[in-house]
Amino acid sequence: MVFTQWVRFAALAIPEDVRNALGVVLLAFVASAIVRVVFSLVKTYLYDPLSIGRIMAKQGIEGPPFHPIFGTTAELNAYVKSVPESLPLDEDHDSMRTVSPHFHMYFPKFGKRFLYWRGPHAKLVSKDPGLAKEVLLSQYEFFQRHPQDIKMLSNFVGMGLDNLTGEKWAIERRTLNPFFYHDPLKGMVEGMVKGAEPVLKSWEEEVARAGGTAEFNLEEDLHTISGNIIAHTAFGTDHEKAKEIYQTQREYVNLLFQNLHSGWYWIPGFTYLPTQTNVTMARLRSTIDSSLHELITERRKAAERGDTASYGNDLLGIMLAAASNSTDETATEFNLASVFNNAKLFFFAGQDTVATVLTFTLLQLARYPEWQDRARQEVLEEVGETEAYDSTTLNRLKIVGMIVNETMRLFPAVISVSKVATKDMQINELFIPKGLTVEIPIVSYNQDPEIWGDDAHKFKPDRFEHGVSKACKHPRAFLPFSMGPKMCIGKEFALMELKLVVAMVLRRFRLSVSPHYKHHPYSSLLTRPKYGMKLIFSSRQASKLEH
Ligand code: HEM
Ligand SMILES: *[C@@H]1O[C@H](CO)[C@@H](O)[C@H](O)[C@H]1NC(C)=O
Ligand SMILES: *[C@@H]1O[C@H](CO)[C@@H](O)[C@H](O)[C@H]1NC(C)=O
Ligand SMILES: *[C@@H]1O[C@H](CO)[C@@H](O)[C@H](O)[C@H]1NC(C)=O
Ligand SMILES: CC(=O)N[C@H]1CO[C@H](CO)[C@@H](O)[C@@H]1O
Repeated sequence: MVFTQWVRFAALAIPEDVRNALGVVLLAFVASAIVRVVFSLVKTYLYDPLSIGRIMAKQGIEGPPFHPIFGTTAELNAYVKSVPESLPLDEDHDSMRTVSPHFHMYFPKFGKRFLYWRGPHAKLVSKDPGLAKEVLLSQYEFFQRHPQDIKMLSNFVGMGLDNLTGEKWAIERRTLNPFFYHDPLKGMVEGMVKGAEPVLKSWEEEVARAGGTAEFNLEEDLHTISGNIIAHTAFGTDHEKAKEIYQTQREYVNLLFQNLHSGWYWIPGFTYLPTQTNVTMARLRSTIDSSLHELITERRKAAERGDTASYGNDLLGIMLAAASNSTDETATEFNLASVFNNAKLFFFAGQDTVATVLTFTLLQLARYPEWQDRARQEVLEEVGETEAYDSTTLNRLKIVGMIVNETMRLFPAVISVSKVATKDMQINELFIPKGLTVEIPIVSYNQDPEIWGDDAHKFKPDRFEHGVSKACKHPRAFLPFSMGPKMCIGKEFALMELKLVVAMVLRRFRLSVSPHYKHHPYSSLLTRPKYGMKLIFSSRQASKLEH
């Protein structure tokens, strides 16, 4: 009150012409701020997309027309609506039809490459795996994740490894790498079994209660398995607390999916409005952050008080040790914030991905009984009836590995990776302007007859019998984990986990497809069955008795 009186008083003390002049200055200031905002909106949403479109058109690259703000979203959504709910479960797997409508629609229409629009972002897609090699390998320093993607993901994924570039990324990757290979990985089988066992046990009980055969809607349970496995391997003794955190994170991801699917997401400023979803998301996010913070702080304090001998030999322990290493430069770069961000990232990167691949692998086993039998026989031979799993026996599960790879080929968890050019570049005959996103169409390579032969749409695990390089005509066309320095750090971890869980399932159950299953794979961030994964499990004990 007093303050505003003073202002009024001071204003009256200023001569009128000076006051007018001040008013004009103020007005000019506000006007220029508005002009700047409008200018930057016009640049982002109109000028930049149009000029990139022109540059690409000059090089003969066509695509669907650009619509301000929404890009190609409306056209794609209309197509998605036109696809029937339930697709036939026949021999041919043309999953692109529903998983990546943009590849399905635009490759036939525009040829081997095209330009389309996600909101205002121009995306170049090419069938040529040679371009992927340049973007992900040879020139990877100049291609980064789009800031918009980072912003969307950083809210819950944390901005660990995945958002970093240059030296900082290299330090984090060096620090984390050892955990994901060789000896540490061997030690994780036990934690993986512990993570999976409770859900398998609950299935067994359910099947027994139902008299030997029961139908399951598996998707949620498989997420629980992969989440528990991360909780046990990465957070060791703290796995119970870690489980609560990832359950909250899953709720958050589901809301995010809903948001992304409504075109509203792309309206500038929309994500800042306090809508109901937004408010819930903010609440979930703060729960995740505070629980994780508590978990990390307690672990750190216990070790520093001397209650425990070390920070622990799980991933969290290794990260904390690196963060408190005062003897080298790593500690200053790999600090507690890195621990926090990477812990969130692992939950996201390591849980949904594996669950998704498991979901479709079990579907394929249920659909192809002859492969199910071969895989089970291999498991029984290698693992035996004692169920003593270790990394050596898991490595010997070759047929299971082939089935997993063939499933990832037809239903890759990640349908594409996108990287934006950070400078103007010439790649072979193609000019790539700064700001253009190159989208590597993993799922399209995977189903291209030129790369895999005429049976590209068939489920044929034996194509992987002599390794990936013999399975396809292009040495770098099979990219479920991407490639190059930024490829998935968890690849070996994931392959081991997948083999283990498949083995555990096959030892106990026979699988078949439920008549209630509606086949409709689709993708929002990751590939998922749109109407759940309904399979029938029969106890192997019971079926032995029948025979
Ligand atoms: C079948 C399961 C999985 C699939 C299909 C998958 C796929 C991918 C893909 C495509 C990328 C992007 C690479 C790029 O940007 O070029 C990636 C990155 C990453 N993944 Fe995975 N992933 C899986 C499992 C896991 C697991 C189990 C973990 C960890 C426990 C993990 C941790 C990461 C991390 C940390 C990155 C970022 C690496 C970096 O930027 O240096 N992933 N993954
Ligand atoms: C990503 O990392 C950069 C550089 O470390 C940082 O400036 C930026 O704020 C981060 N982005 C997000 C969304 O956290
Ligand atoms: C700490 O830094 C030293 C020197 O760089 C290194 O040899 C050691 O492995 C580091 N320890 C951890 C736990 O990262
Ligand atoms: C499956 O694919 C991965 C590459 O993603 C490869 O490392 C592995 O050797 C493959 N396994 C088989 C049996 O083909
Ligand atoms: C994703 C998100 O939480 N966005 C916004 C939701 O609304 C609040 C204001 O109520 C913003 O601060 C958030 O950024």
